[in-house]
Amino acid sequence: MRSNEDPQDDLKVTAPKTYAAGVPAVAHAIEYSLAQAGPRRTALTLLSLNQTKGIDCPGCAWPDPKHRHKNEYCENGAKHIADEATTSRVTLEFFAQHSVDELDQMSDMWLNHQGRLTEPMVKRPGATHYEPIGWDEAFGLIAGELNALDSPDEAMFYTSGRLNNEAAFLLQLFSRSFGTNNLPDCSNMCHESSGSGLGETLGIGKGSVSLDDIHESDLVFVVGQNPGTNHPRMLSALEETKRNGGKVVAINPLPEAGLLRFKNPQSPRGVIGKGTAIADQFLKIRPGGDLALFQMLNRLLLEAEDAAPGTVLDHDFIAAACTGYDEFAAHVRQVTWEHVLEATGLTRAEIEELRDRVLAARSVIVCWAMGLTQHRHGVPTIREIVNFLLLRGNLGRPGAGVCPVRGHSNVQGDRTMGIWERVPDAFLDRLADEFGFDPPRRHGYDSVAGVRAMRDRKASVFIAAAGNFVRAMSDSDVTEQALRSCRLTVQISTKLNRSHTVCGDTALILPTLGRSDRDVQATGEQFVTVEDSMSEVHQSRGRLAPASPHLLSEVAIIGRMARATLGADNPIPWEDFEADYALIRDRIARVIPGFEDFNERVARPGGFRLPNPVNSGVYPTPSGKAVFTANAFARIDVPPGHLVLQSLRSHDQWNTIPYAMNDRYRGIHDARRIVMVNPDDLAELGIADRAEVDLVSVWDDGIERRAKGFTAVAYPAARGSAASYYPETNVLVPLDSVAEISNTPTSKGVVVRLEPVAAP
Ligand SMILES: Nc1nc2c(c(=O)[nH]1)N[C@H]1C(S)=C(S)[C@@H](COP(=O)(O)OP(=O)(O)OC[C@H]3O[C@@H](n4cnc5c(=O)[nH]c(N)nc54)[C@H](O)[C@@H]3O)O[C@H]1N2
Ligand SMILES: Nc1nc2c(c(=O)[nH]1)N[C@H]1C(S)=C(S)[C@@H](COP(=O)(O)OP(=O)(O)OC[C@H]3O[C@@H](n4cnc5c(=O)[nH]c(N)nc54)[C@H](O)[C@@H]3O)O[C@H]1N2
Ligand code: SF4
Ligand SMILES: [Mo]
Repeated sequence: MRSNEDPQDDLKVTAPKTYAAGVPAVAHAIEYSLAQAGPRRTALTLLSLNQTKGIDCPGCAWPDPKHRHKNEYCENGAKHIADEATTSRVTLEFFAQHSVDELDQMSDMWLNHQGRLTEPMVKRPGATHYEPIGWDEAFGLIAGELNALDSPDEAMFYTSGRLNNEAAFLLQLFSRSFGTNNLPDCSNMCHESSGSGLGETLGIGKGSVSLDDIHESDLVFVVGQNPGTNHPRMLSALEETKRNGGKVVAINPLPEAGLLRFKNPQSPRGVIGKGTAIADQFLKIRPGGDLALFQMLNRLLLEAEDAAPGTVLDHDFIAAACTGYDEFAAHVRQVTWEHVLEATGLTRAEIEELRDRVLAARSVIVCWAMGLTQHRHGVPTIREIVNFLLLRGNLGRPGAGVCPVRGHSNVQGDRTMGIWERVPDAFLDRLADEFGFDPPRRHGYDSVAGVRAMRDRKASVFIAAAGNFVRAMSDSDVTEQALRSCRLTVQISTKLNRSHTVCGDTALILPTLGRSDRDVQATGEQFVTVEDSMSEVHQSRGRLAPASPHLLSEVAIIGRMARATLGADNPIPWEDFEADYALIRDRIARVIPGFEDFNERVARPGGFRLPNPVNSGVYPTPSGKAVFTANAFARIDVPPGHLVLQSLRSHDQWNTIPYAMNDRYRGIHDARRIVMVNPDDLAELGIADRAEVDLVSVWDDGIERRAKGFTAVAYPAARGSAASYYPETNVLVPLDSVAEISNTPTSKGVVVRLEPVAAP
């Protein structure tokens, strides 16, 4: 265990829950909110959360229903907003009292619990402490460092998906005006494989379905996703699917509570009744087995068509809208039962039952998240899911389509705004026309390439708009070294985190308004906009008095940084943008297709939905058609005596930030350094339940990566799998262990051995 982690002497394990939400969820939400924010702020935030004129939940990207309940939030949404609305403050005295080294010894949870950041701070080269700095001096310092670089490509601008559209648009405009496409973002570690797989096959890297489609679908797959914790209101949508007679299939190595049963705390049945069974079929798959499963499913559909020609496949759709069918079909017919059963750990009967469900369904949706994207073969898995949907024409019609369920509340919007190191030339052309400059065309660094560049001294200024890059990225030791080797690191943040203690020679903390804070500029009160997982764009308007009078909005910080760096004669009207965000939206409307009349349409209650060409039968691929692909069979090779570790979220955390030491639905209490393993695997490995073990990852660079001091917990997980929490296990993921094509760290596919720690 590292010195900066919370002690866990009191691990308690109870039986995993068999349902999600219900009354305990409401009680936990209110309890956490009251403790953090007090009654007044709790009332103000919770009552306006996800209402049409209120605050967009800063939690996940699940969309809001059309008919909103007056409590339109979930337990975890309430926790995320309370975490921001907290009344605790990190003051100047706090920074005078604690050196950077001392803060680095504190846990991630402790740092977060100190409260909201209140004033801009600087750590100067060689200094032991952060000290106050004026805003103008801070922007001057950044400008000096940026303009002293030999090349603009020695700087990079990271974004996390909390950033709103207006700030994101300005950040990419600044970066490109300065001269670089180095725009790594959290998407690189998250749904990049979805973007890659969908972009190649359908021409657009986004989901195609709406909430109504989920409600109306005959069959919804939930693959590699834990909605009970990470997208809780998705369970209300699935409940509606079930009410309408649809079925749900869950595919997961863990029997996640939310996939089993849901007690909707907003309905009387959910409060006093048994709730709704969610998964009609649960496939407890081996990690990384999904590509094999969908390939076999596709083979079985082809065979069903052979047996009853003209009844299974949508021949008209395939002929008119698709290419690559013959090669795909020839390839997938070669997939063998032997390989598939081994890769998936499932039985033939289970897979045949799944086929029959598919054959009985007129409309199918596949939803997925990190359980697919963070594997080495994440991109081919998503392409194979597209094959699966294309076969029966399950795209662009009601109740059917692709649904990558996004993480951060505006991660999809940030991409739409041009936060992308490889943005298409057409976007850059429009930017050039609108703003009269020549954006760089060289692709920039993504998150993995960015760490390599800092490590190799090819980049020395790291500026982050939101997030906690040092804890989010893989190979923690390498990433920490990379950041420490920078001349300057800048964090635009709401709360204290590890990226403030692991920093460059000079480090700046620029505190900013959060979603819940009222944002008043020269022309009056502003709102910002976000895009959810289903391409709905809407307003978010903060309600609370800002956490400190010294805070600037993200738009203001980015605009002032740009003006200081690019000089007062830069023609982009950064000051006007800061005074009136509607002017930014006017520019977005002219640069980004789908945002025509942005200001007018986003003023309507609920906003508007961006068009997805796939839903009008248009595929913006080079051929203009949807593309069937032949994907090489792949699985994770596991040497004897080893397991495949996935690093995931507990119920009480937001990404890199643990809120508490519990994972209620999985029955883990008061501990985070645990590893969940099937009891039969533990027996085979000769490790007792509750034994202390180190996790050691295996990679071909010969470096031993070790996470010390974990407790093994016998858990009904798929054979051959192990599960631990992130970010503690990021030390185990080698920087070079990435998904093919998307370059996403393989957070869910780390081959490890468990080394028992001898009792002292
Ligand atoms: N409360 C809360 N909500 C969140 C977040 C949070 O930290 N806390 N984070 C947000 C973000 S940024 C994101 S990206 C999303 C993440 O949402 P999820 O993807 O649900 O997040 P994880 O906790 O990583 O869970 C991964 C799930 O995939 C399963 N899985 C792992 N490997 C495999 C596999 O090989 N095959 C299959 N079929 N399943 C597998 C795991 O058992 C687990 O259920 O959540 C968002 N919402
Ligand atoms: N091993 C492993 N690693 C992973 C993952 C995994 O499953 N396993 N998941 C990956 C995924 S899916 C993601 S998305 C990344 C997440 O990576 P990030 O998005 O970088 O991390 P977060 O933990 O969400 O960042 C939290 C910090 O954001 C800041 N913040 C919060 N709200 C605001 C705001 O409104 N404005 C500003 N400016 N700052 C704000 C606060 O200071 C807070 O401390 O991690 C990735 N890393
Ligand atoms: S489901 Fe996601 S967006 Fe909705 S209230 Fe919960 S955390 Fe917030
Ligand atoms: Mo994410």
